[in-house]
Amino acid sequence: VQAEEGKNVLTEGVDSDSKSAATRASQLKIRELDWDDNIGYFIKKKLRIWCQLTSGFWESGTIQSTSGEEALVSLSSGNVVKVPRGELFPANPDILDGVDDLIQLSYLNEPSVLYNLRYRYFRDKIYSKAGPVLISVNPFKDVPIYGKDFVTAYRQKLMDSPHVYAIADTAYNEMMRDEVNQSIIISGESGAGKTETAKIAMQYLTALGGSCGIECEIVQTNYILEEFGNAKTSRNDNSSRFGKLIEIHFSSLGKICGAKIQTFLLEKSRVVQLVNGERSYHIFYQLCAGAPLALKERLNLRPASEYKYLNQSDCLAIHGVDDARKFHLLVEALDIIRISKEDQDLIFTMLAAVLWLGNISFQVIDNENYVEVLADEAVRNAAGLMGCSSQELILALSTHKIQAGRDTIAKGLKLQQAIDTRDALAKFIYASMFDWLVEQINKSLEVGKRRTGRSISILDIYGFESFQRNGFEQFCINYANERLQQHFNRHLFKLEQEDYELDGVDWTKVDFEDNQECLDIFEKKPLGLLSLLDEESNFPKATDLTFASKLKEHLNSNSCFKGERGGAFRICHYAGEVLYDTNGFLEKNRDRLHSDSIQLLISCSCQPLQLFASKVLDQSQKPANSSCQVVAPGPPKQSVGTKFKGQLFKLMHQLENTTPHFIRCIKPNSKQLPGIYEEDLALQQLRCCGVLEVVRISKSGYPTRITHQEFAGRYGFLLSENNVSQDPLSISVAVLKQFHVLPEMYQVGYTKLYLRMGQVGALENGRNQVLQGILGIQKCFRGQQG
Ligand code: AD9
Ligand code: MG
Repeated sequence: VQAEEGKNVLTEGVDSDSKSAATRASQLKIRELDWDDNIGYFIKKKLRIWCQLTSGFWESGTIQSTSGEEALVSLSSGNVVKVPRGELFPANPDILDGVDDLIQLSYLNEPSVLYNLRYRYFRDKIYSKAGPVLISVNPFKDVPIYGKDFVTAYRQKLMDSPHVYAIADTAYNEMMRDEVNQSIIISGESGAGKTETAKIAMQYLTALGGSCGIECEIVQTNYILEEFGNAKTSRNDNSSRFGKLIEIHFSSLGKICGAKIQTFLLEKSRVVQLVNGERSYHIFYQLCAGAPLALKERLNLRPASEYKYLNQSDCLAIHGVDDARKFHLLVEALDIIRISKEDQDLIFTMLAAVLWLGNISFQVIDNENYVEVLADEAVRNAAGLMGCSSQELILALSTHKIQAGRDTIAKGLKLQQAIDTRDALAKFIYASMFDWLVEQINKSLEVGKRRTGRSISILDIYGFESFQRNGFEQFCINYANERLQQHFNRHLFKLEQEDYELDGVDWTKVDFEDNQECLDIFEKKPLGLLSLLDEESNFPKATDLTFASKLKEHLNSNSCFKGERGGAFRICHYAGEVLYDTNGFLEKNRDRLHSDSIQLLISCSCQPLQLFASKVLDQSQKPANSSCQVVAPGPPKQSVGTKFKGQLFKLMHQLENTTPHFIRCIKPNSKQLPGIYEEDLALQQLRCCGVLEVVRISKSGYPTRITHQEFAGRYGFLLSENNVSQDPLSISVAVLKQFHVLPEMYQVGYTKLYLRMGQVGALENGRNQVLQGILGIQKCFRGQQG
């Protein structure tokens, strides 16, 4: 992932218009130097370098001297330190401080990239480009760069600095011009600003729509989904706990005419289990705080602090957020997108049922830990809201029916089994309700007669995650990111390929790395991670540990996999190695709802609950892999992993039919505060989101591209013999021959020359020598005249 430092990574075409010839000349010179051979040059000219200190941080300075592998560096702080040469990186000249596009930097090493982003961040320039990718650094404060005037400025091309608006504008224009669907793919870690960025992109697109019809509805759906699918976590007060793709459709006049939302992998466990300091989904607290009296009475609602699912984490409020007010806004939003009052009522009823389920407790009745349900108000309220009798609910939560010959007998449950049954039911109701809500929203936003080629999809999905402990969730998230990274690589490759092909260059000589091997380890059948996980999940006696040893048995020879002691294993992802702990994998992958619970729901008078349960039944009767799009989660025969894989395949298929635009969000600090830039945190994200990879990809072909004219103009005068031919192409080829540039080091396109890394260096040296000679003669001449 790391960019090779000190090498040319520029695409000549990118910056040639924006820089003066003089700047370009000096850039060319610096960028073509080979760092290791040219430390001497940096010493002589006292050029800035970056020096990595033992603390891991970089500081700028100048090299005083070198001796063997060590260098004496005078730091900008005034200190002088001795460091290994390997810890030094060339810095860019001041003139390049804060360039809009990282690709304009002469040196694309990590400290230079970090410095450039930091430089911009402290000047509220939160957006930058890395070639085709937009980088967004979360300001954690309002920056006055949005709104009507800015939309107009970007629309009319009065502004061209990097911005989400510029990306949305390009997508819109390409869609209108080519009638090709577009996508804006936003990634980054939790709290980096993905959801805000997605909203900003939508703000731009909806502003183009003019009047506030469907545009307003789309904005409201964002709001609704956030209240049901976002929660306060330790990383973000408004963290999306699901992935989202919103597909916005346009009419032939370029106005929004409809939209469709798809969601991915809602974090269900949050409904029943919270980490200290975090909250469950916003909607629960809003309902408890803001429901009107009549509704409160009907649902027997109490304050959030009285519900176990909510009070277990000692965190009930978010600083600066008024949950009651938010409830009113939510109801308004539901009204705007025409969710009927009856349906709203059903939603609130199910939410209250979940809360009351959480308050149901069990009493151990013997020394084997078998339990009875405490028949208290929690049971009565939950049953009442679900539309079943207390007795039915009690039975479903404390016994499982099993088949004994021809008879069905009820077997009691032990404490943990009963708790798991109750929690599985609560999770199922919430997740099904979430999917149902998305379905209702989609009905409301439905596009009449849809035409392909006129849509922009915005993907807001969790970025790569690597924590100290990584479980099943990280496993799925990182798998998704591996897929997206492949999409990203292939797209960049395609862009390059198109450029080469258009210019008649043989692109088969360009190598690009792919992460197919890592994807294979997830997807291969029957011996990939997901297949092995399913196999173990279906095997009654299997445990997380037997799963881990199965992985080791079958995958240890794969270079992307390393079995570790106990239940752990490592995967070498494109963004780095991640250590996974298999603890909980099988249960989370199965995510089953016991058939007694399904039967209970079928018998409930609350209509949606019946519907959710019957969907599960329908699905379990189909072959396991044919029904990945059924809405109800946790069907007995389709695992979470397999369902997610199906969703991802569908997503990738959709994205492959679009022209993608990539936005990488960076979180500058973990405090969620403005004005703090933690370098190590930013660097880790730059590595994970592949910003340096973009550079590597653009370097792996022929990174220097110069038009024949430009090349001939710059170097033609170096030809030793007068070239009879005056056409730029012949002059260029003659220059290359004279400087012994090997044929495999360049290609000649119709309009440009394509050179491998470092090839312009020799030419530049020759040019400088000649120029210095000429300058010397001129000085001498003037001297004589004087
Ligand atoms: V998560 O993966 O859903 O946990 P996101 O979506 O990446 O995360 P989010 O968009 O929710 O992060 O941003 C976090 C917070 O950063 C927001 O609540 C804002 O307070 C803040 N933020 C993000 N982007 C901007 C911005 N462009 N301007 C101002 C911003 N504040
Ligand atoms: Mg988010």
